[in-house]
This record gives sequence, structure tokens and C-alpha cells, in this order.
Amino acid sequence: MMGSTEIAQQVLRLRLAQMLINERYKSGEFKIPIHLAMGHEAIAIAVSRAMTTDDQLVLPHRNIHYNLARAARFKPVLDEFLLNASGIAGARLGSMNLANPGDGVRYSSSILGNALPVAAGIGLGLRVKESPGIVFVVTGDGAIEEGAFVETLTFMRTYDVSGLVVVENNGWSMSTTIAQRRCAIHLDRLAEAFDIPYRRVTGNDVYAYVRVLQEVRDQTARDRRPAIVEVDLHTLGDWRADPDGRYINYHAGPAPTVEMRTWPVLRESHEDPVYALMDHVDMTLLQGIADEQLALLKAELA
Ligand SMILES: Cc1ncc(C[n+]2csc(CCOP(=O)(O)OP(=O)(O)O)c2C)c(N)n1
Ligand SMILES: [Mg+2]
Repeated sequence: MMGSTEIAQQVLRLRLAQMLINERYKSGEFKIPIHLAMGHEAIAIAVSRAMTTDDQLVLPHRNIHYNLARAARFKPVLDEFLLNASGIAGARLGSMNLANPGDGVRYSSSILGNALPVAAGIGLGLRVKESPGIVFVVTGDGAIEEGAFVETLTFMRTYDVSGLVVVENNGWSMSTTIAQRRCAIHLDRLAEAFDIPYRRVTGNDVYAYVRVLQEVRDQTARDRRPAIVEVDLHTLGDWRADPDGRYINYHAGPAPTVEMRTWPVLRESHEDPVYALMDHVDMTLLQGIADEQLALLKAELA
């Protein structure tokens, strides 16, 4: 099936913007840690496209992909990371707390799990004001260990809050894998316990993700109850070996393996949302779009 090139364009822009940031990261330009999200592009584009102008988005420490997807321009986000006054939040929020209310990014937090109860409150506010909007909240698979995760679902379900909870399942929390640190948490069964919708998306098919997110968003708005979307993804860019010689995914920091070749694929597998675009859009066309997007991003910085 061929897909709209606009979606491919957005995924490529998001990847290329992060690659440009990564290059500057390696040259030591940032005074604050940046949590890159290469490999997370498909869900960020799907969430952003599913949002209506009334919807609100609440984010965790790794929020660059959603912030870049929502912001019309790249430079103000980069300037914020550089703590320049021209930054999108006037250099007051930096990376882990970056919000942009004008584009629907209401709040983000460096405190693990904190995005969830804040989203519950924002969602309650939307309900009380009879807004047609819903709240989207993103959490990592590590942060769902925080009690606030279950408390937020309880609160949202009890108070008829339309809240779409996106769980980014990358298999990591700092430098430990989820399998090393805790028991499995079967979110499908947790959703069943709360009698709320649950969807799991996998394989980085951004076109399919857009459809699922739109469906769940509308269901959440209509039914006035929370929903969980669990997304399997890979945070691409291994950056150091542990003493046993195994590789540990980066938590924050530049990704040294990233090299731009003919076009910005990091891994030739469906673990990479850019590679997965080839299922929908012709490779030559994709290369042209990537060149165009890179030129546009560079023009913003010139
Ligand atoms: C309350 C709190 N405890 C610990 C930390 C340190 N910390 C930052 S990110 C992180 C792991 C996050 O894992 P996950 O939620 O899966 O997000 P990912 O980095 O994998 O995207 C931890 C423990 C923190 N920021 N806040
Ligand atoms: Mg994680």
C-alpha cells in the first residue's frame, strides 16, 4: 500500500533533526543532557497527528520527538537546548521539562512518573470545562513502576477522564533492561482490570500507528475513560559497552554510531521507523524527501 508522503516527510524530518542535534551533542555544545529518541519517531508522529486543537499532551524526560513533532520550527527547539533566550521556552525549560503550550505540549517532567498525575488533573480540567479535547500522556516502561501510574489510571477511570496513556516500551530503564530489573507487567490484563481499552502497536509502521491512535483517541473522547496504547520500540544508537562487553543502550548522551549515508536509516530492519517507511513509499521518493527535509532544517539554522 502506498502512503501519503506527508507522513513520511514528518518521520524523516524528525529523524534528521535529531541527527543534527546529535552532531552538535558530540561536539560538546549542550550544557544540559538531551535524551534523544531515534527509533521513537513513528509513535510521536502518530500521537501528534491524532491530536485535535483541543487536546493536550503531557510528556516525560524523553520528549524530544514529541516536541519536535509539535513545533512548527526546528530552530527554537534547538535554541532551547542550547539555553539561548531565543529558545521555544525562553531558555527556562531546557530539555527534560520542555513544554510548548501553544502547540498543545502542556507540560513535561524530569521526575519519573510525574507526567501521569499531572495529566490526570489536566484531563479532569478538560472534563469539568466540557472541552471536546482529551489529554495524551506518554510514559516509559521504566516509569510505569512508579505508583503514580496505577493511581493515575484509577483516578482517570473513577472521574471519567478522557486520557490516552501511551507506554513507550523500549525494554530499558537507565542502564538496566526491564527484564533485568523487574517482573513483566501485562498491561493488557491491567487494562482489563480497569475495564478500559488497550492496544499494542509494534513494527514501526507509522501509517498503521496513525490510524490506531486516531481510533483510540476518538474512542477515549467518546467514552470518557482512559485507554492504554503500548508501543514496542527500540531506542537506536548504542553508546557504550558494560564491563562484560555487552552493549548498553544510551540513556542520555550522543549516539556515536549515527552516520548519515545515502539516507538516514540507522538499522536496516523494522526496528527503525525510517527503514519501515519503505513498506509504503518508494525508496527513490524517500531519498528525495530526506534531501529536501535536510535542506529545510539546515536553512532554518543558517
Ligand atoms: C523520581 C525519579 N526517579 C529516578 C529518576 C532517574 N531516572 C531518569 S530516567 C530513568 C529511567 C526511565 O526509564 P523509562 O521510563 O523506561 O524511560 P526511557 O529512558 O527508557 O525512555 C530514571 C530511573 C528520575 N528522573 N526521577
Ligand atoms: Mg524505557
